[in-house]
Amino acid sequence: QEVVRAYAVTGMTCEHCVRAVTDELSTLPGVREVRVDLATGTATVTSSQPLPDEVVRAAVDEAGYELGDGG
Ligand code: 9UX
Repeated sequence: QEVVRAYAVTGMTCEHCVRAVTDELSTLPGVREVRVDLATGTATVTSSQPLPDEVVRAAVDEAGYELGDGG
């Protein structure tokens, strides 16, 4: 199974922010790919199983940012 989901991430303003979010989300169980787009503030996560919203939220928070609406 492959689950692809896009999340709105607020607060990212440079490529180091992108790196921090990418690295943190990449540590979550089952995650295969993370793509973060700075211009749109979107993190697209491909995983082998659905990720609970609270888990994704906690990871983004840990990186120092916040999930926006829809996540
Ligand atoms: Mo760049 Mo992002 O210097 O919080 S790391 S602004």
